[in-house]
This record gives sequence, structure tokens and C-alpha cells, in this order.
Amino acid sequence: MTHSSYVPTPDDKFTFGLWTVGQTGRDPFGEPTRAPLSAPYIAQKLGELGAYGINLHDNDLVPIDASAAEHDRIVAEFRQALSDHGLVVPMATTNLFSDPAFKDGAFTSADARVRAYALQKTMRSMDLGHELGAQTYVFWGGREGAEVDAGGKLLDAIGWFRDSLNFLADYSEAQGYGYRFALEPKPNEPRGDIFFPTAGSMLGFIATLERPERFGVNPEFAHDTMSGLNFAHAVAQVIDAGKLFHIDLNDQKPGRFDQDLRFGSENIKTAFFLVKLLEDTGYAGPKHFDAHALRTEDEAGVWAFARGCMRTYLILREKARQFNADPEIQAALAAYRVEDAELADLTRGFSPQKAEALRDRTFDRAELGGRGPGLEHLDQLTVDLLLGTR
Ligand code: GLT
Ligand code: MN
Ligand code: MN
Repeated sequence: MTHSSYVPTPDDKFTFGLWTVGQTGRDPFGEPTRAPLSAPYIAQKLGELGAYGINLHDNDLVPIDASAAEHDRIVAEFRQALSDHGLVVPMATTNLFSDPAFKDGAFTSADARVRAYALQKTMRSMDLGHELGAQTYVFWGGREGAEVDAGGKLLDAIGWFRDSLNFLADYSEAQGYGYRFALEPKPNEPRGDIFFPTAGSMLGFIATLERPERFGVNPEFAHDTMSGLNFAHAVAQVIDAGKLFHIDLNDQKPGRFDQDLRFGSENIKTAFFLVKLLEDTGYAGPKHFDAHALRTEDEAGVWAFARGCMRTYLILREKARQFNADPEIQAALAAYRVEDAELADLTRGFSPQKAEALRDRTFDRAELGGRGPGLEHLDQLTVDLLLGTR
């Protein structure tokens, strides 16, 4: 299907969190600037815009102190709105960061009662997610971190986190939920330092779990960018490990507070190489825009924001296809790589004979160092493509 008008359809698998388009503009320095929107209304609007699904925290939908009857009424109403507007809930997650009970961590709290409550809250939230059809369960440990290390819990925290995830993976199996869990790294904010700050830390940690096959990563564009890292590089490592279970797309200026900007609004080149990576490798999961409209905006601005996230993705997807089909770009790419069948054989798969042959080989270092790979040319072709002059 072509998207010459850049208008999405559910096949594009674009999703938004209830907390994203529902964000009211509150920030640490100011009150909300927009009225709250109800979950059924958000479903209606996102359905009209061509989104595929809606993600939620337990309490985005059901207030934390709702009675059982209220719970049932709210969930029934939301389900109806989803089916009326052709949307699904592919991912769910728990709010383990707003309640003051979690101020010093949830699964990594030094208080055993808080850790147990976090497990209870998560099980209930997993029940709700399953009720709504979610197959991916995200863990973003917003409060799992510290401002000071005087409490001396660094190694304990890792162990407590592991115990909790092992418990919850078993709960998912015992209940027959079949969730795939996606761990979301972030370096800081709201904590001074958050545990497991990068995709690489999550990958290392997953290997220590009892059911590693059930766990993957939910990398977020802004979270790597905040600390000056290259998000496309992080995602490539996650894909290589077979662990891209979900992805959070947004944008961010490096070195700033957590901005959650509209996808593609800031780092257009990294966004392009990210979209190209996702499309070239056939990522088939949901593409979740975990961002919100600027605080300056009214409701019209919220929908302009949502439309813009999807439109920019589709434009970049088309640019990626152009990149792959452009003869000059492909020629420059071919010139960049130097292939050598004999050396490929020699360097892949160790044998004492190969090691011997490689030790004896003479390389012309001056020639290797003197070669110009043509990256300036290739990058300018990319810039021309992105600026629309190709
Ligand atoms: C919060 C955070 C996000 C997480 C959400 C899921 S909550 O908005 O900033 O990065 O993905 O818990
Ligand atoms: Mn975020
Ligand atoms: Mn996120």
C-alpha cells in the first residue's frame, strides 16, 4: 500500500498511550493548560486519525481507589469505544511511580512492604491488561533508582528487581496470559539516577532472569538522546539480540530535561536512520508514540501532535525506500564497502591453519589508511534526500 498522502491506517501499527494524548500540560513548574480527555473520547479521536491501538497504565483507565463496580463499568465503556473505533490494546503497564508509596522505588524499595505492594499492584494491572487483550507488558522503572547511594542497596536492588520479574513472569504463565515483557531503560528523571540506564544494561540483566525468552527491551528515543547517546545504535544492538519487543518513539534535545517531543521534530537524521533500520529489518510490532503535545497547545494542538508523529514516520519510511532505490546512493554505498572473498573465509570460523595464514599475511597499512571511504558524499546525498532535493 502506498501512502502518498502520509495518512496512516491501522496496518501501520501506530499506537499512543492514554497518558500521551491525554497529557494535560502539567509540568513541574505549572498547572495543567488543557482539560482532561476521557478514555472513550481518546479512542474515538485516535480511531479517526488512523491509529492501531492504545496503551495504558492501570490507573490511566481505572482510578486507584475505584470500587469493583466502578472498575467494571469503566472497563466495559472503554472496551465498547475500542470496538466502535477499530482499536486494540497491544501493550499495558503499571503505574509504579505516581503514588508516594513508591517515592524510593517499587520493586527496588528498601521497604519489603513496598516491594510486596508493587507486586500486588502489578499482578492486578496484568489482569486488567489481559482483560483488554494486551500481549506486551512494559516495565518502566521510573522510581527504581536513587539520588544518594548512602542507603547502600545497589546490589540488593538488582536482586530485588530480578526476584520481582521472575515472580511476575511465573504469574503470567500460571494465569495463561502469555505476556512478553519489555523492559524500558532511562538514565535519570524522575530519580537522580535510574537503575539499568541503557538498552545494553537491560540486555545484560535479561540474561540473568529465569525465563529470559519472555523478556525483551522497550527502548525510547528520548531516553538515549537525553544522555547524548545515538538511539539508532542502541536499537540496532537490541535487534541484533532478538529483543526488540516494543519501541517508544518521540524526540528530545540532548542534555535537557525529559521533553517527550513529537516524533521527528528535533533529530531528523537519527529519526530517519531509525525508521530505515526498523523498516529494513522488518520490525512488525507496534510503534508507540510516547510523547505529548507542547504545554502551549490546546486540544487542536494535541491532535496536530498525534497526526504529526504518524505523518513524519510515514514520510521517513518513504525516504528510506527512496534511499534503498536511489542508484547514486547505492553506488556510493557499494563503493564504501570493500569485500574480499579470500579474507572473508580466512577471518570467519577459527582454525589453526587460518590463524597461521593470517599471521603470515602482509597488509599495506599505508594503502588502508590512505583510502577515502566517500562518507562525506554519501552523507550529503542523504541530506539532499531528506531535504527533498533528490
Ligand atoms: C512515562 C514514561 C515513559 C514510559 C511510560 C510507561 S510512563 O510516561 O516517561 O517513558 O514508557 O510506564
Ligand atoms: Mn519517556
Ligand atoms: Mn516510554
